[in-house]
Amino acid sequence: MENCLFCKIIDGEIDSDIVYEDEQVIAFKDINPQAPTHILIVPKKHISTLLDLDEEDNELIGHIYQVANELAQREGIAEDGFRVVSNCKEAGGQTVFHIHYHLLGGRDLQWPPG
Ligand code: DGP
Repeated sequence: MENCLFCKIIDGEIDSDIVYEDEQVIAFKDINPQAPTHILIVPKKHISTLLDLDEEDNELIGHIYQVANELAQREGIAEDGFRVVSNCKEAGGQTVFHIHYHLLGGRDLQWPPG
C-alpha cells in the first residue's frame, strides 16, 4: 500500500529495530515506547483497521497472538504479565492505519487506559 508507514517498514524502505520476522508478520520496537518493553506486531498484509478484517484473516490474527506469546517469553515479561492491545480508528487512539498489536510490559500497567 502506497504511503503506508508500516508497509514501508515491512519493505525495508524505512529502518526499524526488528525483533521478529516470518512470512506473515513483522515485529519491531515502537519508536515512542510507553513501557520498558514496547513492541509492535504487524501483519505484512495491509489491513487498515480492525474493521477491515475478513474471516480469511482469522488464522493470521491467531498467529499474531502466538508471536506475542513467543516475544513475551523472549523479552522476559511473561512471568509478571503484560498487555497486548490494538487501537481502532481515531477515538481508539489509532495513528497508523495498518493494523498492529502493541506488546507492552516491564512495568505495572494501569487500567483503565487513558
Ligand atoms: P497507534 O497509535 O496504535 O496507531 O500506534 C502506532 C505506533 O507506531 C505508535 O506507538 C508509534 C509507532 N510509530 C510511529 N511511527 C513509527 C516509526 O517510524 N517507527 C517505529 N518503530 N514506530 C513508529
